[in-house]
Amino acid sequence: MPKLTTLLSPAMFDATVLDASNKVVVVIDIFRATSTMTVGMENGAKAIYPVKDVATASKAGASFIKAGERNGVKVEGFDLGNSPREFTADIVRDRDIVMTTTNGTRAISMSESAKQILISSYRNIQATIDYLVSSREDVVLFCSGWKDVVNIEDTLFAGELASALCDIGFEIDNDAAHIAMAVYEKNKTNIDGFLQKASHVKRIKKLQSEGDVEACLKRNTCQCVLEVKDGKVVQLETSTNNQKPATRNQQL
Ligand code: 3SL
Repeated sequence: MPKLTTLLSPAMFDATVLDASNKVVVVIDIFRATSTMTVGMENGAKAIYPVKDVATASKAGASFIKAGERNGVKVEGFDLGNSPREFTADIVRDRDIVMTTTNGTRAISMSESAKQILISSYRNIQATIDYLVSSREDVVLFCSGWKDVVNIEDTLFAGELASALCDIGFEIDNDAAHIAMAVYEKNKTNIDGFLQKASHVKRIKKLQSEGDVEACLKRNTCQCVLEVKDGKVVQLETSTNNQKPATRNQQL
């Protein structure tokens, strides 16, 4: 049976994932990077290029939309920040986007040696689960956290994925996976309520971007599996990835 490992923050990466080359790493940053990327792909972006630092993103050519934040605040001079509500079809359709965020794109770049990297959020949770179940590879659920610190939202989400995979026989490989599942099992009937305690929800409220929380918690608006291939987030070619891009006026 495939093995399932969970990293509650990037600080666990080196010690836990000794060799990612035979593993599928699922990067999770519910508030907001992986949710925002999912919205961008839902709304017809051609590809999203996640990069670790602002300097690299700044060098992207004029054809790119430049998106990103540091400490939640849009990078000066960039076209977009990291709000899912900014990635509308009118703006992102058929465009390449270069994106850098405090934690999410860092976790993606740390995963570069993986056999495969997936991007997941509540918006494509079921498509991600279905794909992991059918591919039967060892899986690492990689919570981006906040500056190496564990957070509620990524842990809760990892717990839900872990629980679904455990149900069909994946072998739990570390304590962190049990911890995430326990957090999920305890709170699964009140996910939105429990998430109100998250420090990042408070941070987002301070940024007066409260609507982002709701956008990030929408479920299964996207039936696509998203992978990072050749340095860019694209829709994985599977028989289930048949979602049509949003129409021009469709927003979230
Ligand atoms: O750290 C990240 O990747 C971001 O998602 C953080 S924020 O929500 O934009 O503050």
